[in-house]
Amino acid sequence: MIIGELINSSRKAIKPLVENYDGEALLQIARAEVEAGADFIDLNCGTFVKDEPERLVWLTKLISEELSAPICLDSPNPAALKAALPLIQTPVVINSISAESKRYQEILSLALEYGAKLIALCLDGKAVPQTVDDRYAVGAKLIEDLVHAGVASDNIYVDPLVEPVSVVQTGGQVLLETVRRLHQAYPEVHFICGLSNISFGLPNRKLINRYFLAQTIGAGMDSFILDPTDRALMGCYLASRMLTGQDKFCTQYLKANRRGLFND
Ligand code: THG
Repeated sequence: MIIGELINSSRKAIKPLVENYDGEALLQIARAEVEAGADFIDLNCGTFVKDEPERLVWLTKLISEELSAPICLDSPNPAALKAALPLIQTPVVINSISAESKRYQEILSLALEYGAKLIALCLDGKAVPQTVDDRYAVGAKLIEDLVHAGVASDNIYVDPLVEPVSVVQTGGQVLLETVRRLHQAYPEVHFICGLSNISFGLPNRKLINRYFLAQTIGAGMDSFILDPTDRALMGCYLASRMLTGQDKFCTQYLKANRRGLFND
């Protein structure tokens, strides 16, 4: 599953568009993400501290009414999620829940009520667990708790959390090893990450993102939050899935090729 990351108010180009309710410009970006092959459109208004729920509701209405594209609500705020979810008629992703939060129960209830796909962050406190063992333990507990609560395995997307290698040099390695182990123990759930965090603070980020994507797919990652308009990145995604035996008869690769999603 590919979630298009572009509509995020932390991006310099997006913040003023949400601020000024510039629907046309935002629709154009969302449309480009869908045409580039995104399965869901991430909507994140996290920088609007005071009125995030209202902003997210406005964005959700805009994208679901004008585009009917599947939406990924990127907010840890139950009030924002609660207000936006009833507006969506298409499949929906809730991004995200974590083990730490007092909001766990509220977000879990919303996911069950709406049959939403749910991204579960490997987080049980303020800081990201730094060892593979600790991160694995948080992920495993989340999976077991969510399944026990009645969330379908196919709706669970575990996010082991990508840290920039410029900050934590072993960040890529810890992520790969955690996914490998969780995927082996829980092959029925999905694994997702916000890919571009890996390259934060480094030059030529696109190159780093592409190589990292290929490695994570080898480890068991099957879903990504990324920039789908990066054609080489989409090519990398489709080729990596095919090369690791996850594309029966190479159907997805060939279909994307015919749609011209990544050919030069
Ligand atoms: N996991 C989950 N959700 C997430 C993330 C994650 N949501 C947000 C984020 N991480 C993924 N989305 C983005 C969106 C845009 C950018 C990065 C990640 C981006 N950043 C550039 C930068 O940081 O320098 C450009 C900023 C700009 O254009 O101003 O483009 O990990 N579950």
